Amino acid sequence: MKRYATARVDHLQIAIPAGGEDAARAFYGTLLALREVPKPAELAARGGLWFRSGSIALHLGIDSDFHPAGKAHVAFACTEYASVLARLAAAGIAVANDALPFEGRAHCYVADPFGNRIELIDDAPSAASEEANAEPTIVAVATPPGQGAISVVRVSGSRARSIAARLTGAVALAPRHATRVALVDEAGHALDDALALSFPAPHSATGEDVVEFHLHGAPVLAREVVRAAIACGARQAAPGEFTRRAFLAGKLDLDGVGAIADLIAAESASAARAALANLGGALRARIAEMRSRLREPLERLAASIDFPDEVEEPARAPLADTVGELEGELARLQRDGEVGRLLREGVSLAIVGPPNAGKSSLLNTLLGEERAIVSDIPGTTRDSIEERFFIDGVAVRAIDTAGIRAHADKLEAMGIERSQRAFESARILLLVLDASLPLSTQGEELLARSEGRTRIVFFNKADLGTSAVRPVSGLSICGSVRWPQTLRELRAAIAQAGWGTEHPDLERAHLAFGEQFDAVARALEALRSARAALAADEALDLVGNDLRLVDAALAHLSPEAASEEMLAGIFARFCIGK
Ligand SMILES: Nc1nc2c(ncn2[C@@H]2O[C@H](COP(=O)(O)OP(=O)(O)OP(=O)(O)O)[C@@H](O)[C@H]2O)c(=O)[nH]1
Ligand SMILES: [Mg+2]
Repeated sequence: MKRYATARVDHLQIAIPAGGEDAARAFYGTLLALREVPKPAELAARGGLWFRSGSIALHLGIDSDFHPAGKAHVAFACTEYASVLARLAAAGIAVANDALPFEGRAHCYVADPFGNRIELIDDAPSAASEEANAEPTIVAVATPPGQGAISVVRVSGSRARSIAARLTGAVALAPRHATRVALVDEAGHALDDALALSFPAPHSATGEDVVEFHLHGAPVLAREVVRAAIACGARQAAPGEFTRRAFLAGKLDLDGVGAIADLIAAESASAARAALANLGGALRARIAEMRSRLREPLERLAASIDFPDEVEEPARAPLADTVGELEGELARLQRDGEVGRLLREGVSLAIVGPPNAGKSSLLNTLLGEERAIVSDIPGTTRDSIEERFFIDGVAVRAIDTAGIRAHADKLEAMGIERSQRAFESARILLLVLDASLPLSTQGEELLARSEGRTRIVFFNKADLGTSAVRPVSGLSICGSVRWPQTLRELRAAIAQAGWGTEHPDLERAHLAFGEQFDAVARALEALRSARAALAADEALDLVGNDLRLVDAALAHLSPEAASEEMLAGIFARFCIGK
């Protein structure tokens, strides 16, 4: 790593006249609140004082031929600028304020008791960022691990700008502009020739002061910059912490947060598109629209109960219409949510059947690669193999299992046990049977056991004969894994069993979290009860109660209502730096 030949200020020296120690102590020590440190014994005899405060090392040296420095001066950055000025004023020291801010910060000039010029600069964190952030400043690498063209390190929090000042050698960063900087670590050692971007609060992704460093793409560099920022007072960000702060600052709603998590985790292009739809706040807009339709009837109902003589009850027919419409929309939201869930999580497909039926051959055909071992020895597959492939942009997690039969050795029996588990838990069963031979007892048994489940019965090896083929309930296919037509039919059947004929509409708003599904289910239940009350001509205040429940459930979908655990669960899905 490059080092500058001369890189860091070690200390500052200001001259004072002989015998000036006490006056200097009162000014520098008491008023400016610099901490005095003892001079080394061998130098103490010469008189003068030493101070140390933060990164400041100030030496006051006795000059027997003293002349005050009127132009040359030291500028101190004061984190408690206002109280320093107040102390100076109380001590009767004249403060010359400069109306022109210095890099956006207030500053002034004072003279020490000997006439030396001293500049003071306001280094207090900006009020906006202080308010938005009582939390520690965080830092993390924002780009994926590994070698890349650039890596980005992000710092967020009230100290982001002062940390940037330390790491850039106090280069002024114009807000939202890329500035080329020579990055140094906390000790002044050169790190990288980088770009720095400053986003002052509140106009940043997190609502706090944010500084980004765009470095050359070596992982070690990014780690070094993070380490240096931590040495300057930041702390390593937890997973999702940037997004969490953005959410708490109102920069993102909960759909947006979930959408980002999905987007990061999206394995297929269609899942990414679905995530983007919600990032635009599509869900929030739909919920707000539904609640606005409830507002008028709810107000009228309340008024008619409170002032029965003045306000008429709302008419029942339009009320029933509204209830019906909302029911329809929420049911659709629920369905779309299921599709979204499908896109995120994929569907599980267990390939089961008697030994030697061609299960592993089928997995390989579906994957388009020789993943599982295929042989004509029954009991080839011992352990379950899980692989994923995509149909219509939906991830299908296919599990090839050991052939199920009664008489098996110990190892095979363990494999068969796993097959049984996959059989129980998969969403879709793909039962593979050998079409060319009479159906075995195991085949009969599996056919009977899978009855009533979402299943596809595949009579394989039709190229060798079809003696086992017979009508079965549900989806069934007769063919061979060696025929392209059979593969097409199988893929269509998986889509049919997995998500039906309704093609996933990815751009529609959808529910993303379990809590949202629960809230919609509660709203639907209350709507059904309202519809029943209206149909039975019951008192309208009962309907009003139901509608208030609907409204409360919908309100639960808003970010304000999100519980702490719900948030924790969501943000834990992120990786560090997001
Ligand atoms: N002719 C023909 N042979 C097939 C077909 N499908 C699979 N085979 C053969 O049948 C034998 C068994 O295939 P596998 O895919 O290993 O069968 P499996 O169901 O995984 O068997 P186990 O792992 O032992 O349970 C292999 O020799 C395959 O080449 C087919 O459609 N036609
Ligand atoms: Mg096999």
